[in-house]
Amino acid sequence: MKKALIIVDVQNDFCEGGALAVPGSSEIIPYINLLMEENAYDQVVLTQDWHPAGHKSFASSNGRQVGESIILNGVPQFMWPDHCIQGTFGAEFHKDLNRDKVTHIVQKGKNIEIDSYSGFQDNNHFMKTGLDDFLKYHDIQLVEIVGLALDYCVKFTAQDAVANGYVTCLHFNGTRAVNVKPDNARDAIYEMIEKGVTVLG
Ligand code: VGL
Ligand code: ZN
Repeated sequence: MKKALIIVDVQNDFCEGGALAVPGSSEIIPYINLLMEENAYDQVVLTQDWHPAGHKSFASSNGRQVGESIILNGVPQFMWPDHCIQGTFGAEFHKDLNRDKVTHIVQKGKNIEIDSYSGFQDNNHFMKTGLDDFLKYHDIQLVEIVGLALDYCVKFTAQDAVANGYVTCLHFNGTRAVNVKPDNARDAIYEMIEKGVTVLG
C-alpha cells in the first residue's frame, strides 16, 4: 500500500514572526523532519498558500477589520491579515523544513476571488488543484497529514482526502491551530474524526 505525507502550509507567514503566526508553529518542524527520516513515504507533498496581492480573503481588500466575517461568492469568509503573497518572504517555506524528499508542490489560493483552505480544491468547490490526480496517478492509498493550521487548511485538506477515498491520518503532534476561539482546535479534531480521519498521537 503506497503512502504519502502531505505537509500543509509550513510557510514563514504562518510561523513565529509571520503575518498570520500560528502559536507554537515552529515546534512542529523537527517532528515533521523526523517523520520523513523514519518513514519511507512514496510521495511527500507540500501545499503552499499562494495568494495574489489584493486577495479577497484579506481584510484590507474589503475595507474590513481582521477577524470580521463576510459572505464571499455565497460562502462565509473570515477576514485575514495580508499573508502568503506570491513571491514574498512570507510565502516561502520555513527554512528549517527539510525538503530533500519532497516530490510535489501544490499551490492554492491563486484565484483572487476565492479562498482555498483545502489542498485539493477551493472553498467554492469550483477548481481542483490537481493533488487528487497526482496521488491517484502514483497509486497512493494512504495519506498522513501534518502542518498549519489545524483548524483551517489542515482540517479541510484531511476531510477532502477522506472524501477522495484515501485512508487519512492526522499527526496531532505535527500540527498547530490558529485558535481564533480557544476551542477551535478541539472542535476541528472532533469534526475530522466524524468525517473519518484517524488521529494519531
Ligand atoms: C490558512 C488562513 C488563511 C491555513 C491559509 O493555512 O490554515 N489559514 N489562509
Ligand atoms: Zn490564505
